[in-house]
Amino acid sequence: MTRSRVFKTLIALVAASLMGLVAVPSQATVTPARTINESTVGMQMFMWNWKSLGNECRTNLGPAGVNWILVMPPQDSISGSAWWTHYQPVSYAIDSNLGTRAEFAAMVAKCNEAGVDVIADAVINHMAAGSYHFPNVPYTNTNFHYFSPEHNCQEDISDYSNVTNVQDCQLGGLVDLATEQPYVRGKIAAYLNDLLTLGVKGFRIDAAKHIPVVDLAAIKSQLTDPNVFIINEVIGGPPEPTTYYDIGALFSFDWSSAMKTAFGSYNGAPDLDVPNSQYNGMGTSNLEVTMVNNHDTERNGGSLTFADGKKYLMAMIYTLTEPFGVPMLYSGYAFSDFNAAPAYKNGYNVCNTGTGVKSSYIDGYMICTDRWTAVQGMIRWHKWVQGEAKVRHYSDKYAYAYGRGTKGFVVFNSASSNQSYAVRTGMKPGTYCDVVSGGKNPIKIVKGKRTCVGLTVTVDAGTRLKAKVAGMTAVAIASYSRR
Ligand code: ARE
Ligand code: CA
Repeated sequence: MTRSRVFKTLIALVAASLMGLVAVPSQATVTPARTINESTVGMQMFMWNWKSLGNECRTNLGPAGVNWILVMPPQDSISGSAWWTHYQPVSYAIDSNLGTRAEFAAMVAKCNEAGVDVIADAVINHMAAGSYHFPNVPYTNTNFHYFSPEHNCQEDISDYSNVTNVQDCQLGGLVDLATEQPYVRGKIAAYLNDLLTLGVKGFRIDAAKHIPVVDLAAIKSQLTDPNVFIINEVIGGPPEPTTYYDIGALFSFDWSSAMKTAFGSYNGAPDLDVPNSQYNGMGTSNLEVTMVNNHDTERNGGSLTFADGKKYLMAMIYTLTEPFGVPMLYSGYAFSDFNAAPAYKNGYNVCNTGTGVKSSYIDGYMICTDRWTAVQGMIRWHKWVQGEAKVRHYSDKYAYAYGRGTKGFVVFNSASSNQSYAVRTGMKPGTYCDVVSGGKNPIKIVKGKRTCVGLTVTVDAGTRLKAKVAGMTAVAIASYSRR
Protein backbone atom coordinates (compact mmCIF):
# COMPACT_ATOMS: atom_id res chain seq x y z
CA MET A 1 0.00 0.00 0.00
CA THR A 2 1.21 3.50 -0.75
CA ARG A 3 1.36 5.97 2.06
CA SER A 4 -1.76 7.83 0.98
CA ARG A 5 -3.72 4.61 0.54
CA VAL A 6 -2.77 3.51 4.04
CA PHE A 7 -3.85 6.91 5.25
CA LYS A 8 -7.18 6.73 3.42
CA THR A 9 -7.83 3.24 4.74
CA LEU A 10 -7.07 4.46 8.23
CA ILE A 11 -9.47 7.39 7.85
CA ALA A 12 -12.13 5.05 6.54
CA LEU A 13 -11.57 2.63 9.43
CA VAL A 14 -11.70 5.37 12.02
CA ALA A 15 -14.86 6.76 10.43
CA ALA A 16 -16.39 3.30 10.24
CA SER A 17 -15.55 2.49 13.81
CA LEU A 18 -16.95 5.83 14.94
CA MET A 19 -20.12 4.92 13.12
CA GLY A 20 -20.06 1.61 14.92
CA LEU A 21 -19.51 -0.38 11.73
CA VAL A 22 -16.27 -2.07 12.73
CA ALA A 23 -15.86 -4.10 15.86
CA VAL A 24 -12.78 -3.18 17.82
CA PRO A 25 -10.32 -6.02 17.27
CA SER A 26 -9.36 -8.31 20.15
CA GLN A 27 -12.65 -7.61 21.91
CA ALA A 28 -15.70 -9.74 21.72
CA THR A 29 -18.34 -8.43 19.33
CA VAL A 30 -21.35 -7.45 21.34
CA THR A 31 -24.47 -5.55 20.40
CA PRO A 32 -24.82 -2.50 22.62
CA ALA A 33 -27.75 -2.53 25.00
CA ARG A 34 -30.84 -0.74 23.95
CA THR A 35 -31.27 1.97 26.52
CA ILE A 36 -33.10 0.86 29.62
CA ASN A 37 -34.88 3.84 31.19
CA GLU A 38 -38.26 5.05 32.42
CA SER A 39 -39.88 4.44 29.06
CA THR A 40 -39.08 0.73 29.10
CA VAL A 41 -40.73 -2.06 31.06
CA GLY A 42 -38.81 -4.92 32.62
CA MET A 43 -39.90 -8.16 34.23
CA GLN A 44 -38.04 -10.44 36.62
CA MET A 45 -38.51 -14.02 35.45
CA PHE A 46 -37.82 -15.87 38.66
CA MET A 47 -36.96 -19.57 38.23
CA TRP A 48 -37.99 -19.72 34.59
CA ASN A 49 -35.69 -22.20 32.88
CA TRP A 50 -34.04 -21.26 29.62
CA LYS A 51 -36.11 -23.25 27.20
CA SER A 52 -39.39 -22.11 28.76
CA LEU A 53 -38.19 -18.53 28.78
CA GLY A 54 -37.22 -18.50 25.11
CA ASN A 55 -40.77 -19.57 24.27
CA GLU A 56 -42.31 -17.05 26.66
CA CYS A 57 -40.32 -14.24 25.03
CA ARG A 58 -41.64 -15.16 21.62
CA THR A 59 -45.25 -15.87 22.53
CA ASN A 60 -45.96 -13.38 25.31
CA LEU A 61 -43.18 -11.15 26.65
CA GLY A 62 -42.22 -9.63 23.30
CA PRO A 63 -45.82 -9.15 22.08
CA ALA A 64 -46.78 -7.68 25.47
CA GLY A 65 -44.11 -5.01 25.06
CA VAL A 66 -41.77 -6.15 27.83
CA ASN A 67 -38.42 -4.60 26.84
CA TRP A 68 -36.11 -6.46 29.17
CA ILE A 69 -36.14 -9.37 31.54
CA LEU A 70 -34.05 -10.25 34.55
CA VAL A 71 -33.15 -13.92 34.48
CA MET A 72 -31.75 -16.27 37.10
CA PRO A 73 -28.02 -16.65 37.76
CA PRO A 74 -26.94 -18.90 34.87
CA GLN A 75 -23.69 -20.24 36.35
CA ASP A 76 -23.01 -23.68 37.73
CA SER A 77 -24.10 -23.98 41.36
CA ILE A 78 -24.46 -26.45 44.21
CA SER A 79 -27.01 -29.14 43.57
CA GLY A 80 -30.23 -29.44 45.47
CA SER A 81 -33.89 -28.76 45.00
CA ALA A 82 -34.20 -25.34 46.67
CA TRP A 83 -34.36 -22.28 44.39
CA TRP A 84 -31.55 -20.64 46.32
CA THR A 85 -28.96 -23.19 45.19
CA HIS A 86 -28.52 -20.87 42.18
CA TYR A 87 -27.09 -18.21 44.52
CA GLN A 88 -24.24 -20.53 45.49
CA PRO A 89 -21.83 -20.65 42.53
CA VAL A 90 -19.25 -23.39 42.19
CA SER A 91 -17.82 -22.23 38.85
CA TYR A 92 -18.52 -19.76 36.07
CA ALA A 93 -19.50 -22.42 33.56
CA ILE A 94 -22.89 -21.49 32.16
CA ASP A 95 -24.59 -24.70 33.06
CA SER A 96 -27.20 -25.43 35.72
CA ASN A 97 -30.47 -27.21 36.16
CA LEU A 98 -32.08 -24.20 34.47
CA GLY A 99 -30.28 -25.22 31.30
CA THR A 100 -27.04 -25.73 29.45
CA ARG A 101 -24.87 -23.07 27.86
CA ALA A 102 -26.42 -23.85 24.49
CA GLU A 103 -29.93 -23.54 25.92
CA PHE A 104 -29.03 -20.25 27.58
CA ALA A 105 -27.61 -18.88 24.32
CA ALA A 106 -30.70 -20.03 22.41
CA MET A 107 -32.96 -18.33 24.96
CA VAL A 108 -31.07 -15.03 24.69
CA ALA A 109 -31.21 -15.20 20.89
CA LYS A 110 -34.95 -15.93 20.89
CA CYS A 111 -35.66 -13.16 23.37
CA ASN A 112 -33.53 -10.65 21.46
CA GLU A 113 -35.39 -11.58 18.30
CA ALA A 114 -38.64 -10.85 20.10
CA GLY A 115 -37.28 -7.44 21.15
CA VAL A 116 -36.57 -8.47 24.72
CA ASP A 117 -33.14 -7.71 26.24
CA VAL A 118 -31.74 -10.10 28.81
CA ILE A 119 -30.24 -8.94 32.11
CA ALA A 120 -28.46 -11.77 33.91
CA ASP A 121 -28.26 -12.12 37.67
CA ALA A 122 -24.54 -12.04 38.53
CA VAL A 123 -23.54 -13.71 41.79
CA ILE A 124 -20.03 -12.34 42.23
CA ASN A 125 -19.71 -11.44 45.91
CA HIS A 126 -19.26 -14.99 47.02
CA MET A 127 -19.08 -18.65 46.11
CA ALA A 128 -20.94 -21.59 47.66
CA ALA A 129 -20.80 -22.06 51.41
CA GLY A 130 -18.48 -24.66 52.91
CA SER A 131 -15.43 -24.60 50.64
CA TYR A 132 -12.56 -22.33 49.68
CA HIS A 133 -11.44 -24.36 46.69
CA PHE A 134 -13.18 -24.01 43.36
CA PRO A 135 -10.86 -25.76 40.91
CA ASN A 136 -12.99 -24.98 37.88
CA VAL A 137 -12.50 -21.21 38.17
CA PRO A 138 -9.93 -21.71 39.76
CA TYR A 139 -10.16 -20.00 43.16
CA THR A 140 -8.24 -21.11 46.20
CA ASN A 141 -8.02 -20.13 49.91
CA THR A 142 -6.16 -16.90 49.37
CA ASN A 143 -8.84 -15.58 47.00
CA PHE A 144 -11.28 -15.31 49.92
CA HIS A 145 -11.53 -12.79 52.73
CA TYR A 146 -11.53 -15.66 55.19
CA PHE A 147 -7.84 -16.21 54.50
CA SER A 148 -6.90 -12.86 53.00
CA PRO A 149 -4.09 -11.05 54.83
CA GLU A 150 -5.50 -7.52 54.34
CA HIS A 151 -9.25 -7.98 54.46
CA ASN A 152 -9.36 -10.85 56.85
CA CYS A 153 -12.70 -11.88 58.32
CA GLN A 154 -13.45 -15.36 59.56
CA GLU A 155 -17.02 -14.72 60.61
CA ASP A 156 -20.42 -14.17 59.17
CA ILE A 157 -21.66 -10.59 58.88
CA SER A 158 -22.73 -9.60 62.38
CA ASP A 159 -22.76 -5.80 62.35
CA TYR A 160 -24.83 -4.25 59.58
CA SER A 161 -23.80 -0.76 60.75
CA ASN A 162 -20.15 -1.43 59.94
CA VAL A 163 -19.22 -1.28 56.25
CA THR A 164 -16.05 -3.32 56.65
CA ASN A 165 -17.98 -6.05 58.41
CA VAL A 166 -20.69 -5.95 55.70
CA GLN A 167 -18.20 -6.11 52.83
CA ASP A 168 -15.44 -8.40 54.10
CA CYS A 169 -17.29 -10.95 56.20
CA GLN A 170 -19.47 -13.80 55.00
CA LEU A 171 -23.12 -13.34 54.09
CA GLY A 172 -24.79 -16.23 55.90
CA GLY A 173 -21.83 -18.57 55.45
CA LEU A 174 -21.32 -17.76 51.77
CA VAL A 175 -17.56 -17.60 51.23
CA ASP A 176 -16.62 -14.00 50.50
CA LEU A 177 -14.45 -13.31 47.47
CA ALA A 178 -11.45 -10.99 47.81
CA THR A 179 -12.79 -8.68 45.13
CA GLU A 180 -9.91 -6.24 45.73
CA GLN A 181 -7.54 -8.75 44.08
CA PRO A 182 -6.81 -8.16 40.39
CA TYR A 183 -6.94 -11.92 39.84
CA VAL A 184 -10.46 -12.23 41.29
CA ARG A 185 -11.66 -9.15 39.40
CA GLY A 186 -10.25 -10.63 36.20
CA LYS A 187 -12.10 -13.92 36.71
CA ILE A 188 -15.38 -12.13 37.40
CA ALA A 189 -14.95 -9.81 34.40
CA ALA A 190 -14.17 -12.78 32.16
CA TYR A 191 -17.39 -14.47 33.27
CA LEU A 192 -19.48 -11.35 32.65
CA ASN A 193 -17.81 -10.83 29.27
CA ASP A 194 -18.61 -14.42 28.40
CA LEU A 195 -22.28 -13.67 29.07
CA LEU A 196 -22.05 -10.55 26.90
CA THR A 197 -20.79 -12.62 23.98
CA LEU A 198 -23.97 -14.68 24.28
CA GLY A 199 -26.08 -11.54 23.82
CA VAL A 200 -26.78 -10.58 27.42
CA LYS A 201 -27.24 -6.80 27.74
CA GLY A 202 -26.74 -6.19 31.42
CA PHE A 203 -26.44 -7.52 34.93
CA ARG A 204 -28.09 -7.55 38.30
CA ILE A 205 -25.27 -7.43 40.83
CA ASP A 206 -26.42 -9.78 43.55
CA ALA A 207 -25.41 -8.64 47.04
CA ALA A 208 -23.81 -5.49 45.57
CA LYS A 209 -23.98 -3.95 49.05
CA HIS A 210 -21.34 -6.45 50.10
CA ILE A 211 -18.90 -5.44 47.35
CA PRO A 212 -17.14 -2.05 47.53
CA VAL A 213 -18.00 0.34 44.70
CA VAL A 214 -14.30 0.58 43.76
CA ASP A 215 -14.17 -3.17 43.20
CA LEU A 216 -17.28 -3.07 41.02
CA ALA A 217 -15.86 -0.11 39.08
CA ALA A 218 -12.65 -2.05 38.42
CA ILE A 219 -14.66 -5.04 37.20
CA LYS A 220 -16.94 -2.88 35.06
CA SER A 221 -13.94 -1.19 33.43
CA GLN A 222 -12.89 -4.59 32.08
CA LEU A 223 -16.22 -5.26 30.36
CA THR A 224 -16.32 -5.33 26.56
CA ASP A 225 -19.56 -3.35 26.44
CA PRO A 226 -19.32 -0.02 28.21
CA ASN A 227 -23.10 0.52 27.81
CA VAL A 228 -23.96 -2.52 29.81
CA PHE A 229 -26.96 -1.88 32.06
CA ILE A 230 -26.22 -2.71 35.67
CA ILE A 231 -28.72 -2.88 38.52
CA ASN A 232 -27.22 -3.10 42.00
CA GLU A 233 -28.91 -4.96 44.81
CA VAL A 234 -28.33 -2.76 47.86
CA ILE A 235 -30.95 -3.12 50.59
CA GLY A 236 -30.37 -0.13 52.85
CA GLY A 237 -27.02 1.13 54.08
CA PRO A 238 -24.31 1.51 55.04
CA PRO A 239 -22.79 1.75 52.48
CA GLU A 240 -24.96 4.61 51.20
CA PRO A 241 -26.95 2.96 48.37
CA THR A 242 -26.73 5.94 46.00
CA THR A 243 -22.91 5.64 45.88
CA TYR A 244 -23.68 2.67 43.59
CA TYR A 245 -25.08 5.02 40.95
CA ASP A 246 -21.45 5.19 39.76
CA ILE A 247 -21.91 1.61 38.62
CA GLY A 248 -25.54 1.66 37.57
CA ALA A 249 -29.10 1.65 38.82
CA LEU A 250 -30.51 0.42 42.13
CA PHE A 251 -33.54 -1.68 42.90
CA SER A 252 -36.00 0.47 44.82
CA PHE A 253 -36.93 -1.41 47.95
CA ASP A 254 -38.53 1.84 49.15
CA TRP A 255 -40.93 1.54 46.25
CA SER A 256 -41.90 -1.99 47.23
CA SER A 257 -42.71 -0.93 50.77
CA ALA A 258 -44.58 2.19 49.62
CA MET A 259 -46.76 -0.03 47.41
CA LYS A 260 -47.45 -2.30 50.35
CA THR A 261 -48.49 0.69 52.47
CA ALA A 262 -50.71 2.13 49.76
CA PHE A 263 -52.45 -1.02 48.54
CA GLY A 264 -51.86 -3.58 51.30
CA SER A 265 -55.19 -2.82 52.90
CA TYR A 266 -58.50 -1.49 51.72
CA ASN A 267 -58.98 2.29 51.69
CA GLY A 268 -55.25 2.89 51.58
CA ALA A 269 -54.78 4.67 48.26
CA PRO A 270 -54.46 8.16 49.73
CA ASP A 271 -51.26 6.91 51.39
CA LEU A 272 -49.76 7.45 47.97
CA ASP A 273 -49.20 11.02 49.07
CA VAL A 274 -46.21 9.65 50.93
CA PRO A 275 -44.16 8.48 47.94
CA ASN A 276 -45.54 11.34 45.93
CA SER A 277 -44.21 14.14 48.05
CA GLN A 278 -41.45 14.67 45.50
CA TYR A 279 -40.83 10.92 45.59
CA ASN A 280 -39.13 11.92 48.77
CA GLY A 281 -35.73 10.34 49.22
CA MET A 282 -36.42 7.84 46.49
CA GLY A 283 -33.41 8.79 44.39
CA THR A 284 -32.84 9.49 40.72
CA SER A 285 -35.72 8.45 38.51
CA ASN A 286 -33.79 6.76 35.70
CA LEU A 287 -31.53 4.98 38.21
CA GLU A 288 -34.22 3.48 40.41
CA VAL A 289 -35.84 0.24 39.35
CA THR A 290 -39.33 0.43 40.79
CA MET A 291 -40.66 -2.98 41.69
CA VAL A 292 -43.68 -4.20 43.59
CA ASN A 293 -41.71 -7.21 44.81
CA ASN A 294 -38.77 -9.43 44.05
CA HIS A 295 -38.07 -13.04 45.00
CA ASP A 296 -36.76 -12.10 48.46
CA THR A 297 -39.48 -9.62 49.42
CA GLU A 298 -42.25 -12.00 48.40
CA ARG A 299 -40.76 -14.44 50.88
CA ASN A 300 -39.91 -12.10 53.75
CA GLY A 301 -42.99 -9.91 54.10
CA GLY A 302 -41.29 -6.85 52.63
CA SER A 303 -43.86 -6.41 49.88
CA LEU A 304 -47.16 -7.44 48.44
CA THR A 305 -47.14 -10.81 46.69
CA PHE A 306 -49.21 -12.83 44.23
CA ALA A 307 -51.19 -14.03 47.25
CA ASP A 308 -52.51 -10.47 47.72
CA GLY A 309 -54.63 -10.84 44.60
CA LYS A 310 -56.23 -7.58 43.47
CA LYS A 311 -54.06 -5.52 45.81
CA TYR A 312 -50.98 -6.91 44.11
CA LEU A 313 -52.34 -6.06 40.67
CA MET A 314 -53.25 -2.54 41.83
CA ALA A 315 -49.63 -2.02 42.88
CA MET A 316 -48.39 -3.26 39.49
CA ILE A 317 -50.78 -0.94 37.68
CA TYR A 318 -49.75 1.95 39.88
CA THR A 319 -46.05 1.30 39.24
CA LEU A 320 -46.71 1.44 35.50
CA THR A 321 -48.60 4.74 35.74
CA GLU A 322 -46.00 6.77 37.63
CA PRO A 323 -43.42 8.84 35.77
CA PHE A 324 -40.87 8.01 38.46
CA GLY A 325 -38.54 5.07 38.02
CA VAL A 326 -37.71 2.22 35.67
CA PRO A 327 -40.56 -0.23 36.27
CA MET A 328 -39.82 -3.92 36.69
CA LEU A 329 -42.71 -6.36 37.04
CA TYR A 330 -42.37 -9.89 38.32
CA SER A 331 -43.21 -13.41 37.30
CA GLY A 332 -42.49 -16.11 39.85
CA TYR A 333 -44.60 -19.03 41.08
CA ALA A 334 -47.08 -19.80 43.78
CA PHE A 335 -45.44 -21.34 46.82
CA SER A 336 -46.14 -22.15 50.42
CA ASP A 337 -42.65 -23.37 51.32
CA PHE A 338 -39.81 -20.78 51.33
CA ASN A 339 -37.36 -23.21 49.74
CA ALA A 340 -39.58 -24.78 47.09
CA ALA A 341 -38.61 -24.58 43.44
CA PRO A 342 -41.33 -24.45 40.79
CA ALA A 343 -42.92 -27.55 39.31
CA TYR A 344 -41.80 -28.39 35.80
CA LYS A 345 -43.84 -30.46 33.37
CA ASN A 346 -41.83 -32.34 30.73
CA GLY A 347 -38.99 -29.99 31.56
CA TYR A 348 -40.98 -26.79 31.10
CA ASN A 349 -42.42 -24.23 33.52
CA VAL A 350 -46.19 -24.25 33.65
CA CYS A 351 -48.36 -21.13 33.92
CA ASN A 352 -51.37 -20.92 36.17
CA THR A 353 -54.22 -20.58 33.72
CA GLY A 354 -56.12 -17.39 33.13
CA THR A 355 -55.38 -13.81 32.19
CA GLY A 356 -55.72 -12.10 35.53
CA VAL A 357 -55.89 -12.32 39.30
CA LYS A 358 -57.33 -15.56 40.70
CA SER A 359 -58.51 -16.43 44.16
CA SER A 360 -55.98 -19.24 44.32
CA TYR A 361 -53.06 -20.57 42.32
CA ILE A 362 -51.56 -24.01 41.95
CA ASP A 363 -48.41 -24.30 44.03
CA GLY A 364 -45.32 -24.50 41.85
CA TYR A 365 -47.06 -23.17 38.76
CA MET A 366 -45.90 -19.80 37.46
CA ILE A 367 -47.82 -16.56 38.00
CA CYS A 368 -47.59 -15.44 34.38
CA THR A 369 -48.31 -11.76 34.85
CA ASP A 370 -47.09 -10.99 31.33
CA ARG A 371 -50.21 -12.82 30.09
CA TRP A 372 -52.58 -10.74 32.18
CA THR A 373 -54.97 -8.44 30.36
CA ALA A 374 -54.48 -5.56 32.80
CA VAL A 375 -50.69 -5.83 32.74
CA GLN A 376 -50.57 -5.84 28.94
CA GLY A 377 -52.99 -2.92 28.80
CA MET A 378 -50.96 -0.90 31.26
CA ILE A 379 -47.62 -1.63 29.57
CA ARG A 380 -48.97 -0.01 26.42
CA TRP A 381 -50.43 2.88 28.45
CA HIS A 382 -47.10 3.36 30.24
CA LYS A 383 -45.24 3.78 26.98
CA TRP A 384 -47.91 6.00 25.48
CA VAL A 385 -47.75 8.62 28.24
CA GLN A 386 -43.94 8.82 28.35
CA GLY A 387 -42.68 12.34 28.80
CA GLU A 388 -46.06 13.61 30.00
CA ALA A 389 -46.06 15.18 33.43
CA LYS A 390 -48.18 13.80 36.20
CA VAL A 391 -51.18 16.03 36.73
CA ARG A 392 -52.87 15.19 39.97
CA HIS A 393 -56.53 15.86 39.86
CA TYR A 394 -58.24 14.02 42.63
CA SER A 395 -57.92 12.16 45.89
CA ASP A 396 -60.49 11.18 48.50
CA LYS A 397 -60.99 8.56 51.16
CA TYR A 398 -60.78 5.67 48.70
CA ALA A 399 -59.65 7.08 45.40
CA TYR A 400 -56.48 8.34 43.89
CA ALA A 401 -56.70 9.65 40.34
CA TYR A 402 -54.46 11.56 38.00
CA GLY A 403 -53.58 12.27 34.42
CA ARG A 404 -50.40 12.14 32.40
CA GLY A 405 -50.62 15.30 30.36
CA THR A 406 -53.59 15.01 28.02
CA LYS A 407 -52.65 11.50 26.91
CA GLY A 408 -53.93 9.32 29.70
CA PHE A 409 -55.90 9.25 32.92
CA VAL A 410 -56.18 6.68 35.68
CA VAL A 411 -58.44 6.19 38.72
CA PHE A 412 -57.56 3.85 41.59
CA ASN A 413 -60.41 2.76 43.84
CA SER A 414 -59.01 1.17 46.98
CA ALA A 415 -62.39 0.69 48.64
CA SER A 416 -63.69 -2.85 49.01
CA SER A 417 -66.84 -2.00 47.04
CA ASN A 418 -67.79 -0.28 43.78
CA GLN A 419 -67.49 3.48 43.77
CA SER A 420 -68.88 5.89 41.21
CA TYR A 421 -66.59 8.67 40.22
CA ALA A 422 -66.93 11.89 38.27
CA VAL A 423 -63.41 13.27 38.16
CA ARG A 424 -62.19 16.17 36.10
CA THR A 425 -59.47 15.12 33.62
CA GLY A 426 -57.36 16.66 30.89
CA MET A 427 -58.89 14.31 28.31
CA LYS A 428 -60.92 15.21 25.28
CA PRO A 429 -64.65 14.57 25.78
CA GLY A 430 -65.82 11.27 24.32
CA THR A 431 -66.36 7.61 24.95
CA TYR A 432 -63.29 5.65 25.97
CA CYS A 433 -62.41 2.02 26.49
CA ASP A 434 -60.73 1.10 29.77
CA VAL A 435 -57.33 -0.49 29.18
CA VAL A 436 -57.18 -2.25 32.57
CA SER A 437 -60.11 -4.51 31.67
CA GLY A 438 -59.60 -4.14 27.91
CA GLY A 439 -55.91 -4.97 27.57
CA LYS A 440 -53.45 -3.84 24.98
CA ASN A 441 -56.07 -3.63 22.20
CA PRO A 442 -59.02 -2.20 24.13
CA ILE A 443 -61.16 -1.52 21.05
CA LYS A 444 -62.52 -4.25 18.80
CA ILE A 445 -64.70 -4.03 15.73
CA VAL A 446 -67.99 -5.91 16.05
CA LYS A 447 -70.26 -5.88 12.98
CA GLY A 448 -68.46 -2.81 11.71
CA LYS A 449 -68.81 -0.97 15.02
CA ARG A 450 -66.02 0.08 17.36
CA THR A 451 -66.72 -1.65 20.65
CA CYS A 452 -64.92 -1.77 24.00
CA VAL A 453 -63.32 -5.07 24.96
CA GLY A 454 -63.66 -4.13 28.62
CA LEU A 455 -65.39 -1.32 30.47
CA THR A 456 -66.78 1.71 28.67
CA VAL A 457 -65.93 5.04 30.27
CA THR A 458 -67.23 8.48 29.34
CA VAL A 459 -65.55 11.83 29.54
CA ASP A 460 -68.26 14.48 29.47
CA ALA A 461 -68.22 17.92 27.91
CA GLY A 462 -66.76 19.25 31.16
CA THR A 463 -63.88 16.69 30.81
CA ARG A 464 -65.20 14.73 33.77
CA LEU A 465 -64.43 11.03 33.67
CA LYS A 466 -67.54 9.14 34.73
CA ALA A 467 -67.13 5.55 35.74
CA LYS A 468 -68.23 2.99 38.24
CA VAL A 469 -64.99 1.42 39.43
CA ALA A 470 -65.08 -1.96 41.17
CA GLY A 471 -63.49 -2.41 44.58
CA MET A 472 -59.68 -2.54 44.62
CA THR A 473 -59.59 -1.96 40.89
CA ALA A 474 -58.24 0.73 38.59
CA VAL A 475 -59.64 2.18 35.41
CA ALA A 476 -57.29 3.75 32.86
CA ILE A 477 -57.96 5.47 29.57
CA ALA A 478 -55.65 6.89 26.92
CA SER A 479 -56.09 9.02 23.84
CA TYR A 480 -55.63 5.83 21.78
CA SER A 481 -58.47 4.14 23.67
CA ARG A 482 -61.06 6.76 22.62
CA ARG A 483 -63.78 4.90 20.83
C1 ARE B 1 -29.00 -20.40 52.06
C2 ARE B 1 -29.73 -20.76 53.34
C3 ARE B 1 -29.01 -20.14 54.53
C4 ARE B 1 -27.54 -20.56 54.56
C5 ARE B 1 -26.90 -20.23 53.23
C6 ARE B 1 -25.49 -20.76 53.13
O1 ARE B 1 -31.07 -20.29 53.27
O2 ARE B 1 -29.66 -20.59 55.71
O3 ARE B 1 -26.86 -19.86 55.59
O4 ARE B 1 -27.67 -20.81 52.15
O5 ARE B 1 -25.47 -22.15 53.20
C7 ARE B 1 -30.52 -16.63 48.68
C8 ARE B 1 -31.47 -17.01 49.82
C9 ARE B 1 -30.71 -17.46 51.05
C10 ARE B 1 -29.71 -18.55 50.69
C11 ARE B 1 -28.77 -17.94 49.66
C12 ARE B 1 -27.65 -18.89 49.22
O6 ARE B 1 -32.27 -15.90 50.13
O7 ARE B 1 -31.65 -17.96 51.99
O8 ARE B 1 -29.03 -18.97 51.83
O9 ARE B 1 -29.51 -17.61 48.49
O10 ARE B 1 -28.16 -20.05 48.70
C13 ARE B 1 -29.01 -9.41 52.70
C14 ARE B 1 -28.12 -9.06 51.52
C15 ARE B 1 -28.81 -9.26 50.19
C16 ARE B 1 -29.41 -10.67 50.07
C17 ARE B 1 -30.35 -10.85 51.26
C18 ARE B 1 -30.95 -12.26 51.26
O11 ARE B 1 -27.67 -7.70 51.66
O12 ARE B 1 -27.83 -9.10 49.17
O13 ARE B 1 -29.62 -10.68 52.49
N1 ARE B 1 -30.10 -10.88 48.80
C19 ARE B 1 -29.44 -11.59 47.66
C20 ARE B 1 -30.45 -12.43 46.87
C21 ARE B 1 -30.86 -13.61 47.70
C22 ARE B 1 -29.65 -14.53 47.88
C23 ARE B 1 -28.40 -13.80 48.12
C24 ARE B 1 -28.31 -12.43 48.04
C25 ARE B 1 -27.17 -14.58 48.28
O14 ARE B 1 -31.49 -11.65 46.40
O15 ARE B 1 -31.93 -14.32 47.12
O16 ARE B 1 -29.90 -15.39 49.01
O17 ARE B 1 -26.61 -14.75 46.98
C26 ARE B 1 -31.56 -6.06 55.93
C27 ARE B 1 -30.16 -5.73 55.40
C28 ARE B 1 -29.93 -6.36 54.04
C29 ARE B 1 -30.21 -7.84 54.12
C30 ARE B 1 -31.65 -8.04 54.56
C31 ARE B 1 -32.05 -9.51 54.62
O18 ARE B 1 -32.54 -5.40 55.16
O19 ARE B 1 -30.02 -4.33 55.30
O20 ARE B 1 -28.59 -6.14 53.64
O21 ARE B 1 -30.04 -8.42 52.80
O22 ARE B 1 -31.81 -7.46 55.85
O23 ARE B 1 -31.29 -10.18 55.56
CA1 CA C 1 -17.84 -9.08 50.00
